[in-house]
Amino acid sequence: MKGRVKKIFDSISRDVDVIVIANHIDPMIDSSFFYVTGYETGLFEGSVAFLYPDGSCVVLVSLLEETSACKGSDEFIVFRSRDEYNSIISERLNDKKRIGINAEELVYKKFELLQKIAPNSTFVDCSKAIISARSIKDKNEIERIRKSCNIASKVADMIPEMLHDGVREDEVAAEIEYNMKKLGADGPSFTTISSFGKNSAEPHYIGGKDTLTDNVFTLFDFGAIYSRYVSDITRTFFFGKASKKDKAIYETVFEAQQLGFDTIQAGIPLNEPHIKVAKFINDTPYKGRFIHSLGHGIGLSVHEMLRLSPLEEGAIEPGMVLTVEPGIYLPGYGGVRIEDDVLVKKNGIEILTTANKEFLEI
Ligand SMILES: [Mn+2]
Repeated sequence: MKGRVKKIFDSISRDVDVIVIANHIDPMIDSSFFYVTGYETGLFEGSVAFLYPDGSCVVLVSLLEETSACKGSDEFIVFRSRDEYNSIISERLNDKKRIGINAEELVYKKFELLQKIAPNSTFVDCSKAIISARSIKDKNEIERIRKSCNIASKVADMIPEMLHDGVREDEVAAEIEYNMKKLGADGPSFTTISSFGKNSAEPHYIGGKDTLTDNVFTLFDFGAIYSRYVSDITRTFFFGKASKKDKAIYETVFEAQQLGFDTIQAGIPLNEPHIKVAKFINDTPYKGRFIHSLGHGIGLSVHEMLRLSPLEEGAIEPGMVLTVEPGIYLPGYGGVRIEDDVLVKKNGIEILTTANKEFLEI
């Protein structure tokens, strides 16, 4: 896709003659392959995209992917054997002095092959330019993310009905994923986190076999994938009657997220929202219990390289889609996280996930 390839070349500081995006076998497929080609269907194992400074993209695909490649707008070549695959790559690279690669996602074995095919070329890591191009979403990407966020939001609002005495964490996870698919998702964007009670204090707990009992937090972190683009949402509910402390924890996280929303705007440093939110939480009795970064970019991947973390450099820009997900975790007790996806606009933000998040006792 011309505009996207151009965007990558625009932010490369040194001359590069071609950028090679080379997929291995699933799941070691470079997610940027789908950014540059825009392909909506197909797996594209072993496929290679050659990107040129004029914005053009030529794709090398196996016969298996020919039908899927036909639906795209880029020129493609079909290889029918390993030898053909190697010789087409060789033809494309033999006169190229400087070859760009995406070091973030290129499998080492593929890199060795490229080096063997083009022994006299210099390889240049272009991953920074790719990350920066991908971090600013175009209209088409925003529409797909929006759809994915709508599906996740609808399902988040259905969760309270799924909770009853004795239900297992993985049963609720299954209900969440089933309902997302029913509403048009291609699948879950990552393994659904469904956690009850003390398990909710483990930020990346994966739904287990625990059954629901009275008076605990229940936390659900999940997302839909729609036409390759993802959403990522977390909701925490209280099952039973909450204590004053439980309500206070929830309110603190809720206010922390509002502060995050109020802070995020185009032009400010990427690390500022996290620093403000962490300070806010650290001024409460839950000091030190916010143990991850405030958010991250989403798009073709759930964790795009862009972070809302204290260490991130650069500025927030219009077109970025970021999660805002403060949390408080008390080991052995429980945790609360509230996560939404926001689109940064020229003026302000748009919250793309719209599910209810008022404190709810079920
Ligand atoms: Mn997230």
